[in-house]
Amino acid sequence: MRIDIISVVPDILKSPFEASILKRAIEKKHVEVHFHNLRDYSKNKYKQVDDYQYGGGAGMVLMPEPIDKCISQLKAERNYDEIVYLTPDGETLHQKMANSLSLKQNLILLCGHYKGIDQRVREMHITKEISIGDYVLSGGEVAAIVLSDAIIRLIPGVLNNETSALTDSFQDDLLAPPIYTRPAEYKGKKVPEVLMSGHFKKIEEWREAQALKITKQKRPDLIDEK
Ligand code: 6GU
Repeated sequence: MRIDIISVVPDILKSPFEASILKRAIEKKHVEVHFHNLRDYSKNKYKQVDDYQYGGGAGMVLMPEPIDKCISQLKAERNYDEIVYLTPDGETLHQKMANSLSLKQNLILLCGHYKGIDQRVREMHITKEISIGDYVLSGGEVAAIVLSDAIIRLIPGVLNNETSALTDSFQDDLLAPPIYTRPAEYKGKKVPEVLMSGHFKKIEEWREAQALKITKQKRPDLIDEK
């Protein structure tokens, strides 16, 4: 997979890809992540990328030209499966969306900033609009990191034990069951007996029952939706 991330502040995007699972995914060549600074596509001598909005109102708008130039240049180099605009008025990110995006070859992630981007460039290039929740961030950069992380960890081979993504919370619309590691007793609190029984089928049944119980308690909406 290849992900191209376009932003006015690409520097804040980089460090999450330089540690842990995302770093290893890049080293093992499961994914390439390229960063593009919108200012590099400004033809203005001050590298201007934003301007006042027509009709008045608070907040600056990202100008169409630098975005169009950057995306057009990328599109001329390869075919993109989706051109995603990260925006609070997009569709709220959920696990199924991450699952489906993890199967794509080439993605562009465009980070909004200030009030957002000019509507015309949105209509011209954007194929999918994603929000990461009902609250407002100062820019789409953090959302692009969240989306990239959710996608990249699902690419086959990225996680050591490939079944581990399948047992995540949300993969079957259930939250994950409780997990334990050594010691078997900690400050008087014991690990549930069944987990140490070695009885695989009973362990699975216990985990399913726990997942259902926890989901009913914490997120009944996930069950009601079905
Ligand atoms: Cl994608 N962008 C911004 N600016 N705020 C958000 C968001 C995105 N998703 C939730 N809040």
